[in-house]
Amino acid sequence: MALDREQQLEAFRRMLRIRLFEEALIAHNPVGHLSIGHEGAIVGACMALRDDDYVTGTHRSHGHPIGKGAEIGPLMAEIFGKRTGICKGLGGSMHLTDTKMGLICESAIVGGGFPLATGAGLSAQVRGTDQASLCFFGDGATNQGTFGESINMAAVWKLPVVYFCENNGYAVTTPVSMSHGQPDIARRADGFGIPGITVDGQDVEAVHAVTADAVMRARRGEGPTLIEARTYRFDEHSNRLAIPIEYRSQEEIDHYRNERDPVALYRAILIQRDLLADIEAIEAEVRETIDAAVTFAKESPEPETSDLWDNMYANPIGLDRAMEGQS
Ligand SMILES: Cc1ncc(C[n+]2csc(CCOP(=O)(O)OP(=O)(O)O)c2C)c(N)n1
Repeated sequence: MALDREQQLEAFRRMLRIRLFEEALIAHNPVGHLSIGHEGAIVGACMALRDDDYVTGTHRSHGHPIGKGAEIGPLMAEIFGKRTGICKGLGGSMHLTDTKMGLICESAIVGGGFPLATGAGLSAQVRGTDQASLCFFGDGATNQGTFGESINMAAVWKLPVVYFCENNGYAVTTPVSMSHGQPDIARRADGFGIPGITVDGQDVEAVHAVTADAVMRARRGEGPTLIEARTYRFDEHSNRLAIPIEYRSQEEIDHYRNERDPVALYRAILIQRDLLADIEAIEAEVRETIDAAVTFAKESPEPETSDLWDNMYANPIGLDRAMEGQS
């Protein structure tokens, strides 16, 4: 199922939003794990989903809500720790949630999204809807126990889940080749009797095509698919983190930045399709959106101390009383 003209432009808009959102974060210096370089994989996957489909994400967390179509201002405010943030400033970069857009959560726990996405798939199946659930995770997460436990259950019960690996080649500094008995991650699907597909994560349309097939398979009740999108993280493991060892070469980084940049590659393709005027309009619009989001975030108030107990399931220790007079 190919993207039509409007969807192609929307895909470009979302990829550019991720890129400029994170460049703004770099400029303003908060801590966080950046998705720059992963935009083709994230947006290609999200463009295959409906608003009511579920997504779980990871510590590399800003691209998923933007790819799924969440509002930009409250996302920026959340990362700035402000009360107008998408989680009222209490979640921060690694815990973005937007249930209106089906975004169950980002998880700071590597491998933490597998059971949650699987549970969301089970919920859709039990309720008899045709919703799908898509689980983003990194290559490092495939060595967590939750990977095998969740995929096996989804395979046995034919749950409508798409397990989507953003394989950027490294878990912090450890290359896939040094940490995986089977470094061809898509082949792990064989062990669960489900399809395993490898795709070029820098090619947004290729990612969309394979994810759309997997989502349709999920909606038809045929069970889960494992997709491995080969991508690359352009920046360090997280913003402002200095790693004192050379675990990847400058030549490799330059190759991806200069020749495998998913945003630049897709821009060139859309220009070949005669869409330059639309592209330029989107670029101006996205710049404005991001500038407005930064202003909104900066001018928003900090959370109050009293917000701490507003969002608890229970408060058995009387925390509000214990903290009285401390704000
Ligand atoms: C259970 C758990 N173990 C360790 C960590 C520390 N940690 C944070 S990110 C990360 C690497 C994850 O690598 P990968 O899954 O490939 O994702 P990437 O960072 O490459 O996007 C580790 C080990 C953690 N957050 N959770």
